[in-house]
Amino acid sequence: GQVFRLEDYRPSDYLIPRTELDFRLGEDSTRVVARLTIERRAGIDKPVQLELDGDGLTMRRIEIDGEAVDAADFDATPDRLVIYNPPASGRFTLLIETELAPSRNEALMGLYRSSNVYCTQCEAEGFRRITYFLDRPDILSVYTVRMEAQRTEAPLLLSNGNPVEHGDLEDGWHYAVWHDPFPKPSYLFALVAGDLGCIKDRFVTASGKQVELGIYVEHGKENQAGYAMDALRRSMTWDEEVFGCEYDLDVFNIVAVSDFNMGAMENKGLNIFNDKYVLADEETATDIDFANIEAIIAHEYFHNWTGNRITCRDWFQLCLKEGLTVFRDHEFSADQRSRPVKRIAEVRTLRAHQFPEDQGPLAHPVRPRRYREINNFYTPTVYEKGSEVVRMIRTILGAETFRRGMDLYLERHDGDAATIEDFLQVFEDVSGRDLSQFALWYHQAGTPNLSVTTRHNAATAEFTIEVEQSVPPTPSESRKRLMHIPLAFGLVGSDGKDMAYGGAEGATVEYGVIHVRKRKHVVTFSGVTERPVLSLNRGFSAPITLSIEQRPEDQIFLASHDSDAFSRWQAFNTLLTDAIIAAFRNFLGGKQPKFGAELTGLAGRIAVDDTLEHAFRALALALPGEADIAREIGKNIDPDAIFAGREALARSIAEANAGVFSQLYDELLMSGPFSPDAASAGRRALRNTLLDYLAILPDGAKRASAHFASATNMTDRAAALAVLAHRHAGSAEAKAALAEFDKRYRGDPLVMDKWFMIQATAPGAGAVDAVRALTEHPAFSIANPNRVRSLIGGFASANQTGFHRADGAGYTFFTETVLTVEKRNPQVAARLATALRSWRSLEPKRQAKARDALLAIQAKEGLSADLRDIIERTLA
Ligand code: DPP
Ligand code: ZN
Repeated sequence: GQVFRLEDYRPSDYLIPRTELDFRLGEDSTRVVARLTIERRAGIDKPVQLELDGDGLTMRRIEIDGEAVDAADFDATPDRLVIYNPPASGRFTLLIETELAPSRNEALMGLYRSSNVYCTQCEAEGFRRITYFLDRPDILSVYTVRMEAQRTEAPLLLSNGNPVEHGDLEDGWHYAVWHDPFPKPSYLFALVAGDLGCIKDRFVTASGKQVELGIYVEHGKENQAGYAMDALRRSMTWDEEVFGCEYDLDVFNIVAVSDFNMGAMENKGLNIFNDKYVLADEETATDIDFANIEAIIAHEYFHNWTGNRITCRDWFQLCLKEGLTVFRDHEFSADQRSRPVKRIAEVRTLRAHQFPEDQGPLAHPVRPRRYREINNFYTPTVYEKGSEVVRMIRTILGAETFRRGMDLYLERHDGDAATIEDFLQVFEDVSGRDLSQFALWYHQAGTPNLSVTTRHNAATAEFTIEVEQSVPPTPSESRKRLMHIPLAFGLVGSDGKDMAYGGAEGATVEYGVIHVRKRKHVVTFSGVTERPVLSLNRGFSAPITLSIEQRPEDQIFLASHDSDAFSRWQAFNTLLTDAIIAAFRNFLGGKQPKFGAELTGLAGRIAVDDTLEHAFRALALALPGEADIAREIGKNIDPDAIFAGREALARSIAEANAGVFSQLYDELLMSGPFSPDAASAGRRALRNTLLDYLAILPDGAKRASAHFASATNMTDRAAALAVLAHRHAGSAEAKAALAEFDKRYRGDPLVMDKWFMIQATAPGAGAVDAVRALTEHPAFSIANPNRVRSLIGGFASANQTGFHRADGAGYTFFTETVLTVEKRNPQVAARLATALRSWRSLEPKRQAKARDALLAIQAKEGLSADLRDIIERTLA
């Protein structure tokens, strides 16, 4: 396939200042008439041919300024329309009529049908599946959209912007017209037509503008949309207060659809959501679902400024809108919930998804320089690491200067299709700082490592930290440049408080941050009379790995006393990780592992420490995942030995704390009405974490079964089901609970996703056959992305022992399934296939089997560009 390169960017010869679209909607045949006002770009004085993008289009008519175009003057293929001799004036109206078949669109890009609703998805390049266009984000156009449909089939007709008019037509048809006054790129176009239920609300902006809010869902699900509406209102208020961003249209609509490739889409004034991120009540959604809904509603809403009002010049700049908007939604959730707990959760996600990407064959810079298929760059690196980079800018500049930079960005670039250089420039302008070295965070792939040693000299009262940076090589970047790494730190004294120091030499140290810029710094702090315990990378100030020799007693001290909650969690997590790795090595050497009483005792103390939030304690007690351990070990991975090591530690913690855990478990039971607020969710999280430990002990299945039976909400019910299915697989209790859950929720696909996922992630060799059998379950559908991600995605990315079964059966099943999914939906298939990205870290036998599986996919004829790109980069 073709490779697109950042350095090849050039502005388009033509602009499209106005776009009028007329849809006559039919499920097997939809007619689209596009009237495009086309202008040659200023400065281009000679006529040049006009080339528009298409993707699988059927053209029915073409006119320029009202006249049919001569067959010799254009060439239309499904994927391209060329007009050889556009009018010499350089300004004209181009009319194009295309015919689409929404009911046959299974790729879910462009115009398609989901549960009898017409909907669209245009990011990144779906608009070209609707009409020929300059389908690139720097072509900003003012859209007017007219839709016609049969009133019974589609009483609701929505598009971007504000409603203009609507009315009846003959034969039971009707129409509506929408106009969006804000010029926008084609990827933000959207249309929804169908028969949906809705809840409405109103919002008055800071300057007094009235906005009508609507959330549209399947009939009968209106009462599951209230939380999303509440989250939307809170997002609107927060963005005004924290970033000064006000909403700008008369209406803001959200539509939930059940077939959606992504989480949600920020189309101007008409967000379209995967229903998983809208619908929630206590009976069907877990606390994690509620938190995700809040975050994604906020994310898409925040795009209105960071993404829509200021968009991207080209797709290489994707992180300009995504990294920044993720940062904004993280801050929102931190303000709405608990800041330290949110931060820990973010870092866990970053490490679980972005680190393996950055450390494997799919590594790419936050701003990539080349791509073959842009759909494959909606990645944890662009989103999550992109957010971390924005966070570091704030750390370096301080919150106030950062806000001034954001104000300048929003003012200077409103209406622009901007670049990362534009973004960095505003922060240089407001701070007077040089961010050119810092900019490497956008340009250079790979997770930097800092290797750290310390020494204390009591005689001179000096404490010295030696820091050495390295960035491991990544594909096509073997030589790395030195980065600017802001490293937040504290010197913790024996009383648990941060020690004051006289001065620091060897690096710039300001506001509790060491600025690492050179290969090596020897930073000496004076006036440090007692040996401090070093707390480093507080709050995860930089997305790096640390190699630091720290005594276990220092880690235990930090886990108990660090004033930075994140570092406290980190210290305990490091202790747990080290213990599991030691156990893993024991198992490989044929020995039984042993765990120190300090560690298991500390687990008990954290559990009952009332100075800590429940949610924090739950996160601390959750053992590092098998994949996290594998990443720490790095190579020659045997997932079965990791599993055994992790289980041994879980058992040891459970046995050492049986009494404490059991008593606390009882105390945490809540009565009264359900509330999804963070404090209640934290309490449930801790209780369910304790259940997971207690289920290892005698009568564990009984206890989990009782928990399942007495649950009054989905959080507790799903947690108990997972404990039964994972710790007591095949037991009478597990079978009964699985059957009951299936019976009760068979008709609710989103709830059944949990049931699929829980079984897909049940550890052990049996998972392959279980998952294969579940593909035949009536609630499963290979055409629905949510079902596929739960069952197949859950198995491949969250079941280390099942997927990486030693005989390769997991890979064989996976390969077949990915190819089946690919026939309908290449985008979802390509995303699934990234589950194999860490194959080179496996032990040799599994590695060979994984490679065979990848080669088998690669050998297929007619592979989609999406899947081929992932497979070839993974194998390279
Ligand atoms: N732009 C969407 C989002 O991240 C994904 N396509 O919000
Ligand atoms: Zn986004």
